[in-house]
Order: sequence, then structure tokens, then C-alpha cells
Amino acid sequence: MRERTGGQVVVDQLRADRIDAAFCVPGESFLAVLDALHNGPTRLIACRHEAAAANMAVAYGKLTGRPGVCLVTRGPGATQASVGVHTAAQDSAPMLLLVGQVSRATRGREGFQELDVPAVFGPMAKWAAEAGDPDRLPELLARAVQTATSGRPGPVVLALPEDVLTATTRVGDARPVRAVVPGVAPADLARLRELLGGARRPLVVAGGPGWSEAAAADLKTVAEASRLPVAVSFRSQDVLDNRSSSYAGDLGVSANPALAERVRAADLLVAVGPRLGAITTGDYRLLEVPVPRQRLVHVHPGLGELGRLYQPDLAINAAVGPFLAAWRSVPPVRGDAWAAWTQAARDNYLAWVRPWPAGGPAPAGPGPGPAPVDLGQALATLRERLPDDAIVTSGAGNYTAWVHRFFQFRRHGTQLAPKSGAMGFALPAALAAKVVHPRRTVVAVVGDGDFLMTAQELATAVQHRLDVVVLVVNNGMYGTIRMHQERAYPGRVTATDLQNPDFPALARAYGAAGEAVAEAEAFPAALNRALAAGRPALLDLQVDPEWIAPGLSLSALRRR
Ligand SMILES: Cc1ncc(C[n+]2csc(CCOP(=O)(O)OP(=O)(O)O)c2C)c(N)n1
Ligand SMILES: [Mg+2]
Repeated sequence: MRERTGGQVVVDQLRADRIDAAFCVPGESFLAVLDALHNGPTRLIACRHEAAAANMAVAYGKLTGRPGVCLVTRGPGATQASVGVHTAAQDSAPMLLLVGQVSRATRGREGFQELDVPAVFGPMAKWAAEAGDPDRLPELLARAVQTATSGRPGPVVLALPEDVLTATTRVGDARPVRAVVPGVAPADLARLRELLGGARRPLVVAGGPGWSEAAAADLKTVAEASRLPVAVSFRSQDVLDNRSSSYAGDLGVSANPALAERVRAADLLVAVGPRLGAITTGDYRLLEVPVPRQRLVHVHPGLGELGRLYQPDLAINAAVGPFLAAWRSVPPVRGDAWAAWTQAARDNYLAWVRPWPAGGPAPAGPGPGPAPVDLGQALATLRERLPDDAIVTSGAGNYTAWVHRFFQFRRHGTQLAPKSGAMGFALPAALAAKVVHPRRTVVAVVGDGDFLMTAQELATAVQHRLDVVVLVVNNGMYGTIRMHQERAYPGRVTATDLQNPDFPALARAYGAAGEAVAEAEAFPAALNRALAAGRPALLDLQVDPEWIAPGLSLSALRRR
């Protein structure tokens, strides 16, 4: 084997695992890795903040199923990137955070920017370790990729001491990793069909990691063939075409109450992939702990998730892909017994997503004059105007309730939103989406508070020609917190009002297009201009702050 630096070994190993892009903020601690990337072919996106670089890696992992790689420097870099590690964990997304570390000779002295990476990230990541020997880098990287992608995917953090990266070695590459994807036994499918045969009010809850276009198509086939209603877990709305006669809506933060009621009333829940976490279960209230009233089939790739909280009647340790392919291959169970139940679920969903006429459902609007942008209408425009494969990203804030409710996802891999509810995800995720799918339309819908957590990445967008559209939902406040504040402390607004910069001017300063949209009627034409801008484009959507949530006004909230 030819002589290579440790940095070159790391880069070659990632390449062998088909990782074709990485996201970084450079640091002097990993110059040898940067140098190994100098001549490509791995695309390196240099960002303006490590939180954004880490979020981009999460989005890459979610879109490709391969670990998204984020490269950062020791203490300051790794701690700034930590939000991405937490999001990857909660999202079950494969991710690799590579941290340049102080040299082995000074480790443990609290050297300049030294951080005990395994100790800091151990409880947050799926695995955290530190390299001690350049000859063992292939072993370490292979185990990292294996761990990040197998079973329940998640983040791995590796500290790479500077001298390990600059040392030379003649070690050979490890083989490309093949993720361990647990499958399903024939007896499990027989039992599933038996349980379905005895059900009257079955409900599939789909979501979690490991989806692909094929898995989403298989879900559509099995659900429609047996006329099963399908709810999706929080922020997994793209695992079933929302136009399917089986699609019944999402169990998110602001779920349709009729759908939540349906979970309670179901006699059989078939959870295909989700963890059954706090949000999907209505804060653990829709299912009783530990023995749910509904019969429960739980399919999950992570052994640790099965029976962790809810004791299932049938636990299947499988990834959604092999499980759904196997389910599709057995004859469908006739759905006559629950046809009306499924139709009612679908009707509830269609009524829920119908946008109100401009101005909202109640007369509390701003009075005479042009109506401000109505987010429900804007999302209805977006779902009509965007192609089926367009990717829509968001982060955290009340504005996401409109996205969850009024946008319709039609293809797998089109919704990027952190299951951890972290702000600062939408813009970085949109940029990563554009790296992975350069020809697709990518739209970030982002709150005014959320946007300013990573707004500097507009510079990254312009520099790397990642032409995304950013829709800033400008209500002049941290709306979610204001909503909770008004509930608990009516009228006592503290730390939740925002004096914002001129967003379009800010966008133009970065070299992006920027335009304010103050009136509802102006949105469709402004959206067309943004989509055709030929560079990153921002629209400042000036919404009525009175509408704190879909159908809920601030004054009504205060009166309660
Ligand atoms: C990183 C991070 N910090 C703080 C929070 C708490 N938080 C949740 S939503 C929110 C406000 C979001 O404001 P904005 O983006 O303007 O959206 P809006 O609610 O106004 O629609 C805050 C501060 C969070 N979820 N993530
Ligand atoms: Mg806001």
C-alpha cells in the first residue's frame, strides 16, 4: 500500500462509503483532512457556523441514507456543532461528526481548545470515540459508518488528533460498509394478518428512519389494497403520498383532534417505523403506558425501541423497507369491515387541510385595507405551484403548524424538518438538499426568529450557488413562546417580541434576491419571481401577528 497521511486515509475511507459531500468550518486542527479534500472529488461545503454545517450533515444523512459528514475543530467547533448531533439522534439520522483534536502528546493537559470529545458526546451520540493510531483509522471509520447506519441509525462523533492526521501510514482501506438492515420472519407476517383479520378499527402509524421511494410505494400499495387508514408520525409526512385515499394526516405538535381521537378509538395500531415518542403519542396520552388498550404491532429497526415503553402484541425488529416489501408479497386482508372508518379518517383529513378564505376563520383581522399574507393561503399556493419532487424544509416555531397542516407532500424525501424541534435547521437543510438534488426546487419555510439563527448561511448559498427559496414568516415575535406565555401569563410579554432587520435588504447584501410581500394577493407572483431568480431568493412574508396559530388569535388566547 502506498504511503498516505492519516487525513488522506480518512477521506479515502469516506469516499469508499459513497459519501460524496462534506460540510465544514475549517480549523487548524484538521488541515491534513482539508488538504486531502483539495483535489476533490468529494464536494466540500465551507459554512459560516458549525451549527449550520452539522444541520446540513443531518439533512444529507436523511436524504441519502449515508452518513452526513461534518468536519469541525476541537472545543469551539465541536460544541457549536452539538445541536446537529442531538437532532440526528432524535431523528435517527446517520451522521458523522469529525472533530480535529489536540495532538496526542498534549492530550489531557487541557491544551488550547482541548475537549474530551467522547465524554461530552458519549451520552448524546450513538457512539463517540477518539483515534489513537493512524494505522487503525480504517477500522475506526468503518465501525463509525457501520454504527451510524445499522439498526436504528444515528450520529457518531470521532475526535481525530492533529498528529494522527499528519502522520503517514501504509495501512490499506477497510471494505465499504454494508449497513445491517434487520428483516422480517414469515411467522410475523402471518400473525399480522391474523391480527388484522380480527380488527374492526385498524390504524397504521408510519414514520421513523430508513424510508425510500420503494418503501413509500409499498406502503401505498398495502394500505390501499386493504383500505387501511394511515396516520404518519411527527414530521414523517412524506412517507405516503398525501393524495392517497389511505392518508389520514399527521400526529404532530398540532395534530388534527379528530385524528388523535381516532388513535384512541382504534382497536389495532400497526406502527411501521416510528418510535412512538412524546409528540406522536400526544405526550404519551393516546396510548397507555406500558400496556396500550389498542392491540399494538410495532415495527422498528432498533431493538432497543421495541417494548421500551409500550408492550406490543407483536414486535417486529425490522427496517421499514424489508418489512413493507414482505407485507406487499402476502395477499391483502379484505378491508370491508373498516371501509367506512377509513373513509371517515380521510374525510376528516380533507376538511382539516382546506385553507380558510384569506384573513383567517374569524373576524379579528386588521380592519380595512389590504389583507396581510395569510399563511394557509400561501401554503395552498405553494402546494399547487411546486412540482411533486420539490423539497420543503422548516425548523421550529408556530409557523411550522401551517406547513404541517396545509402543505401536501407527494413524494418520499420531500420533507426536511427536525424531529427534535430545533430552530436553525431550515436554511442549512435546504442548502444540503440542493447539494444532494441540484435540479430539484428547494424551499425553506422559516420563522423570523428561526431564520436569524442561521441567516449567515445565505453567504454559503450564494458562494456555492445553492439556489434555494427562503420564505421568512415574519410575525415580529418568537411566536411559539409568546403563545405559551400568553396562556400562562396573559398580557405579560417578556423576551418574545422581535425587532427585525430589513430581511430583503439583508438578503441583497449577501448577494441573494430579496423582496417583501406585504399583501396576500402579491404572494403568487412574488413566489414565481423567487423561483425564477437564478440565485438564492428570500421573500419576507409579512403575516398578521394576531394569528398566533392556525385558527387561534392572540386576543382569543388572552380571553381564555
Ligand atoms: C435552538 C432552539 N432554541 C430555542 C427553542 C425554543 N423555541 C421554540 S419555537 C421558538 C420561537 C420560534 O420563533 P419563530 O421562528 O419566529 O417562529 P414563530 O413561532 O413566530 O412562528 C423558540 C424560541 C428551540 N426550539 N430551539
Ligand atoms: Mg416569528
